[in-house]
Amino acid sequence: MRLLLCTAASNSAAWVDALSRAMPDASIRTWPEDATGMADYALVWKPPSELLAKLGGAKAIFNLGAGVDSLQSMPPSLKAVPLIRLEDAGMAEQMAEYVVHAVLRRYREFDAYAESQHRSEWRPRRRLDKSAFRVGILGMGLLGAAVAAALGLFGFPVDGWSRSRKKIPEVRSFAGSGELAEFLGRCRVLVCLLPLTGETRGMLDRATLSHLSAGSYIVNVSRGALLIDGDLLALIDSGALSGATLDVFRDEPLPPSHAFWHHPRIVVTPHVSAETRIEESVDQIAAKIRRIESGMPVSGVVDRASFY
Ligand code: NDP
Ligand code: OXD
Repeated sequence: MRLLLCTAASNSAAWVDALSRAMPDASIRTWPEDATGMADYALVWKPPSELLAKLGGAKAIFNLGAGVDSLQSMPPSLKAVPLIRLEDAGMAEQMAEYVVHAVLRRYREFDAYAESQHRSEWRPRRRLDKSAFRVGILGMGLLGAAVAAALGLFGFPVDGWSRSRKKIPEVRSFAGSGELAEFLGRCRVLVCLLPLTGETRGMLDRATLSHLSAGSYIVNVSRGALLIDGDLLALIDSGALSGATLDVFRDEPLPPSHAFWHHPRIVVTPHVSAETRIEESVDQIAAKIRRIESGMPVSGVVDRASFY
């Protein structure tokens, strides 16, 4: 069996190592060293269109991440080739850590205490009411559900919004555009874990964010292009929103001149909330390849209409 890997040069050797251990009988090639594009299975992260154009004969393409937005413009010749994304593979726990940290930082007002410390000022603040500190999660898939469960352990009230209604203990589920405004109106913190699709691109604009209650806080950990940067900045500067923690950006790396870098109410991290773990991902991919080879169905196949 022939596997073709296209990933960042910096970690290509680690992927090849892990794949050779998990699938000792496979012949593992890397792009662009092997530029033929001949593969039973391609394993890719942000592949060039030149490679995609050659993958029409593959049995499946595995995306080495959870989000498949960078593959939205796949050529029509790949319509019949299943595109399979990573499902959790060690990312849910990392995402829960990151979001819980951001919510606790805001709820326990660590930034305000840092400012007090800067002024050598001993000033305990009245604790915020947790029962009124509702966290709303946009996107209740694998990662959104894990984040909801982690926040629940700290006693935060949690709502979720998705396309279809969910049944998750202790989480009120809102579904579809008709319920978005009500969902937003209840949140104090809005966490974005939606995939970037034709429907979600730019949806976090002034109109949407204006449904949030005064002083709400934003955590974006999905994709930067969901957010209209200028609208967020204007809402924070006017006091309508209290700030944001942002891990993902429209242009990455975030350009040095971008206003987010130095804004006193914005925390910036460089797309690190949940990294792809090579060992877990290879185990998941190898297990799926074994199932496909035995004619069995696999999960994580991207729907080509909704593209997530
Ligand atoms: P899933 O596909 O499991 O979940 C996506 C969720 O979004 C589902 O609940 C889905 O609803 C909902 N959704 C999709 N489209 C819409 C829409 N138009 N309206 C309302 N809800 C919608 O994805 P994951 O949880 O695995 O990952 C989510 C995203 O997180 C990824 O796409 C990626 O962009 C991002 N990510 C970021 C990382 C980082 O390091 N910053 C790391 C990993 C992922 P339904 O269930 O009803 O279909
Ligand atoms: C992903 C990511 O989608 O790393 O997996 O952003």
